[in-house]
Amino acid sequence: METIFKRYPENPILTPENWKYPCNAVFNPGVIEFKGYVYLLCRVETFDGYSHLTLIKSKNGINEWEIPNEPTILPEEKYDEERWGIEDPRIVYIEDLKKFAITYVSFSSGGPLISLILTDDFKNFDRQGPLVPPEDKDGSLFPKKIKGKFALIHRPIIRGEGHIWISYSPDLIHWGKHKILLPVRPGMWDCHRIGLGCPPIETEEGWLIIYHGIRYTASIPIYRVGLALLDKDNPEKIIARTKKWVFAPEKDYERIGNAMNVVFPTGYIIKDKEIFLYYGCVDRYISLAFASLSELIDIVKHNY
Ligand code: BMA
Repeated sequence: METIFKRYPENPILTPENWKYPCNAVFNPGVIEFKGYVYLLCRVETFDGYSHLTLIKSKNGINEWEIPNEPTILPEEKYDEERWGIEDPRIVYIEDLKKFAITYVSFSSGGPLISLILTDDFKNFDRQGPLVPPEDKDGSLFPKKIKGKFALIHRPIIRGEGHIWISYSPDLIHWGKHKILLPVRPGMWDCHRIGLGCPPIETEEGWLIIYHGIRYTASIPIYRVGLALLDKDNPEKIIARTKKWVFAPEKDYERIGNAMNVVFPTGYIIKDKEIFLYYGCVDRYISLAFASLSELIDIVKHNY
């Protein structure tokens, strides 16, 4: 496994101990490059068990993070759907809007659902509210319209099953044409639930999808990572999908924490054709791993 994704030797790159205020966990960040910095919008869990989002930045995306003294986006009481906190953001720049779209999980007694924030400066955050009904997680918009419509990848839970779905909208308000995009695979490592990891990555060969797959074992679920490649113009056409996982919990910081055996990619940047993959570890830390983009495409195309 080490040959595909190479872990940064000083992982985890961010822990609760690095934070400027007390917290239990720092994990599952949305990632974007903006004005010469790598920004991570981190999920931070405080000791009441609720999460909020805090934006940090670094020039190289590896270390020397500038961490603020206070949270950036807190759940707001007037939004009922956020009463139990906000979690796991994914960020894309939407060319058509000239804005960044932050899709995140808002959590309440109504169940988790995906909400949208638009911003153009990461200072003013314009809440657009929930997109599709609960129970839903792991949502990201495509950075480009697909056949004239905004497209959302998400993971509703239906009859206990957790497949990856795609839905479309003309205006980011009305959603339809819902369809299973990638199903779980009975008997395999991703048999129980799967969910989008990073936002879809545009490549010459198609949209590269990095997703997490879950299998329940006798003791606990194990979260591993797989790849899929979707057609550029029609992402519902699956060009390929890895049979094997390409990344899995191996190190202690990926095996023991608030959860066990969880690697949970949520964002990436690309530098010199190399992917920097940011992933949550055991619902407690943030780590970084590197892979060659062309190698990932090659692996997925051969259904590794
Ligand atoms: C998922 C989400 C993530 C979490 C993961 C592993 O359902 O809630 O936030 O990292 O489970 O516990």
